[in-house]
Amino acid sequence: MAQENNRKVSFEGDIKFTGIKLKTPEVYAAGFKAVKVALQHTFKEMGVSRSLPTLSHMNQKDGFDCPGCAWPDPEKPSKLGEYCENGAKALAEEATLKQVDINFFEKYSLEELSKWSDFEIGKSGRIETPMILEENCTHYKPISWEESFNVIAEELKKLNSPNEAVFYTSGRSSNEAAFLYGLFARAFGTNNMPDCSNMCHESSGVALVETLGIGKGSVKLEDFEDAEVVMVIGQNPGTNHPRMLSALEKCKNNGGHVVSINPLEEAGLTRFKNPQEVNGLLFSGTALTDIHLPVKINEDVALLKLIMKKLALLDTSEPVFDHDFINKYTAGYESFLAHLNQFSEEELLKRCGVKESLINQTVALLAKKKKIIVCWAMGLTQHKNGVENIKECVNLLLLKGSLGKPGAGTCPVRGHSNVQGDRSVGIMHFVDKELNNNIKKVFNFSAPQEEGYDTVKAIEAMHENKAKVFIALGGNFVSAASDTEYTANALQKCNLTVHISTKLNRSHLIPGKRALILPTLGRSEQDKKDNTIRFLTVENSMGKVHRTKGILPPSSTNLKSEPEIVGGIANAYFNGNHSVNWSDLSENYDLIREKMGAVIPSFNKVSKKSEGTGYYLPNNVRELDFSKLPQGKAQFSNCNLPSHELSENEFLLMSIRSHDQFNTTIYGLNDRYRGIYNERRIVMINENDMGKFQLKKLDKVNLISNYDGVTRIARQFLVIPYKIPKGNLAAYFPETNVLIPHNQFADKSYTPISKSVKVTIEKCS
Ligand SMILES: Nc1nc2c(c(=O)[nH]1)N[C@H]1C(S)=C(S)[C@@H](COP(=O)(O)OP(=O)(O)OC[C@H]3O[C@@H](n4cnc5c(=O)[nH]c(N)nc54)[C@H](O)[C@@H]3O)O[C@H]1N2
Ligand SMILES: Nc1nc2c(c(=O)[nH]1)N[C@H]1C(S)=C(S)[C@@H](COP(=O)(O)OP(=O)(O)OC[C@H]3O[C@@H](n4cnc5c(=O)[nH]c(N)nc54)[C@H](O)[C@@H]3O)O[C@H]1N2
Ligand SMILES: [Mo]
Repeated sequence: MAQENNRKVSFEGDIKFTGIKLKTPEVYAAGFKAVKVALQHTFKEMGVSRSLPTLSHMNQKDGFDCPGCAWPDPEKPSKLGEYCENGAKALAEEATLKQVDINFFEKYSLEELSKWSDFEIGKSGRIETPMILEENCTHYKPISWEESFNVIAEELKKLNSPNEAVFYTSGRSSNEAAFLYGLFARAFGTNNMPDCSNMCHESSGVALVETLGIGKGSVKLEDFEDAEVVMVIGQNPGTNHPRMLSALEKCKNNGGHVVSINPLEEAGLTRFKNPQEVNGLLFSGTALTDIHLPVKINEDVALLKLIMKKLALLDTSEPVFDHDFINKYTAGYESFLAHLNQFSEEELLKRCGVKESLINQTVALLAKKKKIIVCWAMGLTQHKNGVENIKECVNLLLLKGSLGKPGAGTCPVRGHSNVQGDRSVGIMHFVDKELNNNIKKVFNFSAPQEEGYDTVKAIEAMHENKAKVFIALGGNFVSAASDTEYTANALQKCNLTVHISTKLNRSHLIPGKRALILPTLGRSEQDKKDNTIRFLTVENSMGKVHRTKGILPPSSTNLKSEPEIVGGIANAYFNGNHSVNWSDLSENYDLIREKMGAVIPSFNKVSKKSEGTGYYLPNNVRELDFSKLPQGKAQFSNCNLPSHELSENEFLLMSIRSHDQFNTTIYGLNDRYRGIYNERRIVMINENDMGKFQLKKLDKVNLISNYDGVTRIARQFLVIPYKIPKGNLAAYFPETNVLIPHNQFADKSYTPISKSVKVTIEKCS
């Protein structure tokens, strides 16, 4: 129970089991089954007649961008549709016919709703109209748009300093909405702009800026066709980026190889039956992974070091490194080699837990190849040494000269569909001097010069009453952030919490003293003004900016677009007394784009350039231009091995996604590829460890973490024997977020340690 402001609301819902069924994990991804499941979800939520025409517009040039992941669209989309099973589920979730209306909020008190599971809360439907929860009240009540903007303005004006407000962003917003939101936060006077990427790819951003000079990846989609080796590290594309499997298939068909590094042998990486091709639907599909390296959780640095040590030894007899590239473009090679020499092969082998024969196969493959792509996601970023994990991947690419040429490069696979764009247009807690100078020139006000709060610091500030108004442009902060109870208490201490959302979620139920829910249009919906449908723009995982235009009629007539809402708040706050014309900007997206281009040069003329499949933003790595880095060179890094000091009975737990969820939105209860059905409160464990701790299949256990003398408990999980390295556990997020202390995060990036939480297991009595 979280009860900071006298409301007894539950931050995790009532804990109950839903009826587990186990099958053997699947050996291939997609195929007919994926098409079937996709259609089941859309038919059920959206109705049959709306489903197929809408799906056919997803990720098409004249259509809307998938509200799921950020994987790019090919130049020539498949005739069978350019969407995947989980994209269809994301659409079904947004375009559901169910509604959370005024009657719903009259019927259920906050306390009652908070007992529901995240799955039940999410399935209640789209929010129909703005709602307010007044101080000491138990139920949300309807409020007009105008009044809700005035409430926000009133609470913002009461603050002692602009730094008492926090402006959170989740990565679904468009470039236009995010630009306007960032502009308002700065005009208001704060850089307190935490965003979901703080919990996600921030480690990638930090590592890539320091080593290569840009916080984004360097590959383009076409590079997968040319790549000789694609390494997929700490990422589960079959579930989280299913359209990436088509790119891997192309690589394989052109004679390339795929190496996967993951504690789990994820089905999606084993074999792929492409649902967009007849061969995939009818025949056995394509085997994807050539070599699977089942690394222990957070031992990727040890494994990569061992691979590079063995390559370095080969290099002494015949060149396997690209010495011309190293000489011309890099700094720190000698020091890197000397550092690598300090580690013994035996120690590295023992730590990573992978069979030496598999490592030798990988070394033999890499030795002969020059065009290598390294892809990664949360399996690398969400550890204490998240930044160094990624730097070690960069080291490998530098040794092989695998940057700035076709078929090679870095590929951090982004999460939310526009998380990268949001950052490009100014959502960040740190200070960008050039951006601030340009804001001064274009809008004639001075943006604040002091670094703001990221996610971790925002939670602490709310806890300490240093931040009192929390506004969220999308997302589900309480369930996404770590240390759920602490975060819930932090939000409840605020004077006002505001959520601009499409669907009901737990954060709406853990309110400040007052709370607002402002319902907004989803990606798939028409954003109409004067009878024309407006378009917005987004940036995909590979730095390409393109348009997105909804096609469905909005789920309610009382929704506003995100730019309209942000503009509405700004207008109410400034009331005409500001150098920016907020009301013009909120109505006219072309004007936002014009100003965005004036402030951020790479977005100049975005209205025109974003047509069709869009345009690439500049990327110095593609040009091999490292002039902004020390000595004008790409940087080798000396990374150390992480240390966990586990005691005899402690495990490392990774909190991962099931096949039926998008972050905190739970689509369903099945993790089909892993063979786990109808239950989320499960923990995957190695059979040897089950023997060691006298655990039986489906035993009920509590997971317990203990950091700095504080005990945190995630209750009631069913034990599932699984092919996972000894000493490692896997369970789903967000249920396990209660275990992760708010002050345990990656060095430099502050990304919570969601993939390496030290826990013990206790049998429930
Ligand atoms: N359908 C769907 N799509 C999504 C999302 C979703 O929830 N659902 N979320 C979106 C978002 S925001 C993001 S950030 C991405 C997330 O995409 P992923 O990063 O693929 O998501 P996770 O489930 O967190 O998976 C992490 C993978 O890393 C592995 N792993 C964990 N720890 C380690 C480790 O120490 N070393 C290595 N080598 N591997 C490890 C796990 O076994 C798992 O396969 O997906 C995006 N797309
Ligand atoms: N333990 C653990 N914790 C994690 C992770 C993990 O792997 N393990 N992953 C982390 C990662 S990678 C991320 S990115 C964060 C995600 O953190 P968030 O982005 O905050 O969370 P989401 O669940 O994606 O947010 C879902 C909500 O967004 C709203 N929404 C959906 N579409 C729209 C839209 O178009 N506009 C608006 N305004 N609102 C919309 C809906 O109301 C929905 O309930 O969680 C992080 N937390
Ligand atoms: Mo993410």
